[in-house]
Amino acid sequence: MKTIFSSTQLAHAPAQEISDGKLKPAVEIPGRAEMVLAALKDRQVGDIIEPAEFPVRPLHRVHAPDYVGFLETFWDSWTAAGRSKEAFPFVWPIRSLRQDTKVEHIDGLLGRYSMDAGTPLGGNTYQAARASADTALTGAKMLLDGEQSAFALCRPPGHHAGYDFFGGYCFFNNAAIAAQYLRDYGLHRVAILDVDYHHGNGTQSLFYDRPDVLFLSIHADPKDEYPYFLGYADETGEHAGTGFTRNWPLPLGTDWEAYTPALEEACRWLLVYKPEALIVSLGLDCYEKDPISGFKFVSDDFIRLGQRLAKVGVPTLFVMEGGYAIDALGTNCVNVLEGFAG
Ligand code: SP5
Ligand code: ZN
Repeated sequence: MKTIFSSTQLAHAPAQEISDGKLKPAVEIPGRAEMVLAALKDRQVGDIIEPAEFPVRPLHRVHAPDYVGFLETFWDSWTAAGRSKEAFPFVWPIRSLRQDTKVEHIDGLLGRYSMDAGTPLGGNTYQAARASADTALTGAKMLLDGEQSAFALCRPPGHHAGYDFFGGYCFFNNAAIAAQYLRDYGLHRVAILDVDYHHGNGTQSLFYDRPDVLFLSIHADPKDEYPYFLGYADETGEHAGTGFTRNWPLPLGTDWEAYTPALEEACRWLLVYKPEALIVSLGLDCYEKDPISGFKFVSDDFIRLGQRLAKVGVPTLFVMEGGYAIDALGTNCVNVLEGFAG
């Protein structure tokens, strides 16, 4: 299986993040991609190729143009305001505040276009996020050109980012952009299976009213875990998309054995839906030693995950999402890909 990756994706290198009431060292760091690259080379998974540079158009198919523009110009505005360190939002237009004001202040804009304070924005974030989206788009194009599988080594990740907001370490929704690209260039039915530990709220919200992109997600129960406000079992789509979203929220402490029934059900949905392509939002944060997560996968379970996904028998694009246990990240990621390749 070929991997797509650009070193431009390393340029987003946050120093700190806000979590548990503290400023802590950031966990979504360039070393994640470097660990995966090292494992891919070591285990000779296949060629590692550069993404093509796509125009902004496929991003605008998923994200609001003003949101993309905000990210593009953010650092200039931020530094013009006299700030020099990475940015965190701290105020949001929640219920009772005005939704109809066109804020111009950079602190207002940060709140307008974000969902949390845990996602630092730096001087190279836009370039890196664009490259990450290009990596996913290149993978999508490879499926259209007849590849049976590909691995988009996306970073920064994407599945928490929505139409006009960033959050959860995500800026552009790489998997959603790839899915929409597949739809725009000839496929009729695309499925996204999100196996990141966290619910893929951005992806779900982008396709919630559509039957042409099936969204399936297995994740930690949002009553106990980020993103708290989406990912419950009663969310099954709306309007024309009714029945085309499925969620399997699982308790903290879930191990492979407890995970399997949900995975089997998700695979049955794929069987019924018969997608022309499958996009796997591949988080590796179900791992037992993940520093911010609460599931109990061991490294071999990721082989089993890859093997099970291969049995679905559909052209598959793996799009990397989360996973923060740096030392094991390469092993766990390549385990999925090797399990899939057989
Ligand atoms: C792509 C992805 O996996 N994003 C995850 C975003 C999670 N952000 C919230 C982090 C909260 C960390 N809480 C840690 C509790 C353990 N001490
Ligand atoms: Zn995650």
